[in-house]
Amino acid sequence: ATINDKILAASAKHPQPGNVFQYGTAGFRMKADLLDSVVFRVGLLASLRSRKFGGQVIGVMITASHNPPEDNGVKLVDPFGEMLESSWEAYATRLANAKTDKELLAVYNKLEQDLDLGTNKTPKVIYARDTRASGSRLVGCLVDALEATGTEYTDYKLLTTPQLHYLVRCSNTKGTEYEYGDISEKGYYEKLANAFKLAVKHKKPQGPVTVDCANGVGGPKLRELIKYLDGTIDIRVVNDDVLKPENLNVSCGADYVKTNQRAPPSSKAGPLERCASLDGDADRIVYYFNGENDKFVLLDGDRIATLAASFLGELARQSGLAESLKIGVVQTAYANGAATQYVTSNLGLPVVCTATGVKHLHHAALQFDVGVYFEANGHGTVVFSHDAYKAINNHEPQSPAQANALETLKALSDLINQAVGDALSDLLLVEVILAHKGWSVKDWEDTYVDLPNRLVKVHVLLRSMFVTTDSERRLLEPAGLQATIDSLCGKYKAGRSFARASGTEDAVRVYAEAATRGEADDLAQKVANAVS
Ligand code: 16G
Ligand code: ZN
Repeated sequence: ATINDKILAASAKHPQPGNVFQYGTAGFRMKADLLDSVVFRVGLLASLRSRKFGGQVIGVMITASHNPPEDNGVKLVDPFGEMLESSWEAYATRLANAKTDKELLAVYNKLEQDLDLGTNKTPKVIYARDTRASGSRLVGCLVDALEATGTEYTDYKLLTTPQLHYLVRCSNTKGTEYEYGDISEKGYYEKLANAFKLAVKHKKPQGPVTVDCANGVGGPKLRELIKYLDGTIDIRVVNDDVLKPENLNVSCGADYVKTNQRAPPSSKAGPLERCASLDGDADRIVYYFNGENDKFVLLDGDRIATLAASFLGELARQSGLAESLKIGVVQTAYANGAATQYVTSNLGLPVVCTATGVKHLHHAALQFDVGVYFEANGHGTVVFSHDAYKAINNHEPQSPAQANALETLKALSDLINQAVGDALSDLLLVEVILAHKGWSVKDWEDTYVDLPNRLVKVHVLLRSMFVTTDSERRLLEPAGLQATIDSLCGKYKAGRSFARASGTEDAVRVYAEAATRGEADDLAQKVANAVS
């Protein structure tokens, strides 16, 4: 049979359920029982994407991150370990929405023609999944597409999302000057653990860090990583029950902690104990602790970014590289105004604001030699440019102090996942920095005072009516609404607010911050009223 016949036959096993799908900021994501045809079709696109790159390896990750256990999702990983290039999201959407097998084949053949696929190298795909019960069935749908299209594939079974990104990058850079690491899960642990040990040196982290793994894939993977760390750090793993998939993300995990502004109810942490939570696929992390009078203190993505930027800035200066490394921070509109202020005024570093979604931040961060990017919700990493790697590796230190700082900087450039935000790598990064600075979580909190803020969700008739500009900070439409928001903000000290349509839910989100709790709540409510 021809490939076309095979696609038709395989597609018949995975009929389109009649829904309308869209490849969004986090790929396709919804109730798992709607996803069979979607995953099959993503398999077709992955194969095309690999052909487009002359047979380079493309990744497919089956996960729904922090969503409830009955959901699932799928996203593609580009050759350099980055998220799928935006222009291809539309092709994914087109394939997913073809109503019949024949229509699907027509869309597929048209893409084959239009995409100028060049050589006839065998396409290659690698894939993995999180711990959801539906994962293995969806893998079956994916494999049907890979078989039908004659695509070579490797099943990496259970992995965190960033581990798959790592493997894709390693696969495609092997033997080049961009070589990234050994193409195996073990290679990932070895790379992180070795870099961590080099970076902390004799500065052993003080006390334990308790890590809530959202009962997801991060649990077993963190336990594995710990084996490679040789006791250099005391990591206590909690919420790592993956045998009961119905517990995934339930009353625990980074999204629970960030949204509810509280520790998981199961937490037994005492005052000032260092805690962190991962999300369901371990690409996101937040820290927190119980402060004075049992006050919950969240150290979110903004805090991780400011901590990392401050330390990298110091290392660049101490190693004699301050002139050659342009360090910058990338945030979204959700970043607390106090964090932005701290970076520009205290650290003296530039800040860039982008639209929500990792791909936007990542892209902007690549404009710096050392680009620190984090969303407040804990997605993020630090990217080093090719020039930065060269500068770091070729620099001749002029003193023992320079040599020391340079060694740490080098180790961090290996510790930090360059492909995508990685909760396990970010965890070790924070631990290195706190150990070096000799800081407790309280010291970390004391670097600046967050402006009180409030996030509200507003249900509207048609969220597509809300058109933003200026990295989602201002509304172009509906006409007149921005002027109303501006005048509301003007009435509050340090008042700032914006409204944007959610990319993942049918709602408009309103963010507001101001000098006091009462004013922030009030401003949020008034803007929400204006929006609805
Ligand atoms: C997606 C994004 C996340 C962003 C969130 C915003 C990735 C991998 N994930 O989950 O970064 O914060 O969307 O959701 O890019 P919203 O549009 O509903 O506010
Ligand atoms: Zn995630």
